[in-house]
Amino acid sequence: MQRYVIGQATFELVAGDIVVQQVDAIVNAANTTLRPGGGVSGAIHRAAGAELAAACAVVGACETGAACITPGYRLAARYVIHAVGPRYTGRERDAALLCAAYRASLHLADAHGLQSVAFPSISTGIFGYPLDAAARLALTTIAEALALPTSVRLVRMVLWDAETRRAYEYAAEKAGFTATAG
Ligand code: AR6
Repeated sequence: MQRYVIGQATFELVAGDIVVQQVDAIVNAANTTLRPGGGVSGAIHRAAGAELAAACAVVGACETGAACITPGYRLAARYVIHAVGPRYTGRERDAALLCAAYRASLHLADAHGLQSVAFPSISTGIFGYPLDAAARLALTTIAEALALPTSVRLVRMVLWDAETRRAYEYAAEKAGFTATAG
């Protein structure tokens, strides 16, 4: 595990499964329909139970680059923030949409007074976003959001595989994040 200090918050890179994280909210890498999918979305919906899909159906839809929030039901986390990252196209707009999905998630967390949020690596699985570029954008967007006034004191990126973990650790080093012990 790598731990960094950003403003008044702690930022962590950890290996593991986002479904079991004991935080106020876990972020789901969703699609615009908010229907359960594969990847991290499938895992979150399986663990939360059918009520999560029902709550998503009530919300209805979410645009790419936006996020919405539901209860976490059977999860340890009180809320699920459903963030819709872009499907990678290679166009310039992809980056702005990926940053917007992280920003919208942290904005929602702050609006609900949440202190701890766990993210997966949005868009780098089924949506095909190149890992190094996505890691760099995720970290800079999170750092920018944590530099503003916010209720959020802990952001944890929960990284499922070794390649993803290495990409985020490298991006943190390149971004000049300050590592702390622990
Ligand atoms: N915990 C943490 N990370 C995970 C887990 C887990 N349990 N399972 C997978 N990952 P993806 P996307 C990682 O494909 O690219 C869905 O069908 C995975 O290894 O879940 O944003 C949605 O409904 C990868 O590093 O999300 C959408 O249609 C990262 O999570 C679409 O896929 C994201 O991979 C979204 O695609």
